[in-house]
Amino acid sequence: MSASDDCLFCKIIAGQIPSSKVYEDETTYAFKDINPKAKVHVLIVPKKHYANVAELAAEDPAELAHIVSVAQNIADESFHGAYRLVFNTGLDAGQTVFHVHAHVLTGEKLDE
Ligand code: DGP
Repeated sequence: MSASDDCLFCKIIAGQIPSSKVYEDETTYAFKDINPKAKVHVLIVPKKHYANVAELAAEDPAELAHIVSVAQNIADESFHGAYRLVFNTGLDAGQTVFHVHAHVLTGEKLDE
């Protein structure tokens, strides 16, 4: 079974489940979080399936750096380049979808 058979975000990337697209290129997809925790709350994912950020960093560090630059661009357009970037990693840290995703929180002043 390939990752996309049972992975929610693989299905979103493939267009099998609708999402509100913010950005897309050859390797990367960004879409609005269904349950926003800030005025602008975007999820950025690599199109290739990795379970978490540690796996992505080990196997494709250039894609991880690219995700950071996509986050920066979203924040530049939304809130003068200020943003919070979160990778929940592991069940006990609140990761619920095991396809690595960066949460970009921006668009307003964030609580400390
Ligand atoms: P995490 O808890 O770090 O694994 O974050 C998963 C996020 O994914 C959570 O903030 C809600 C979001 N999410 C879950 N299902 C969907 C969906 O079907 N569509 C969208 N746009 N976001 C989703």
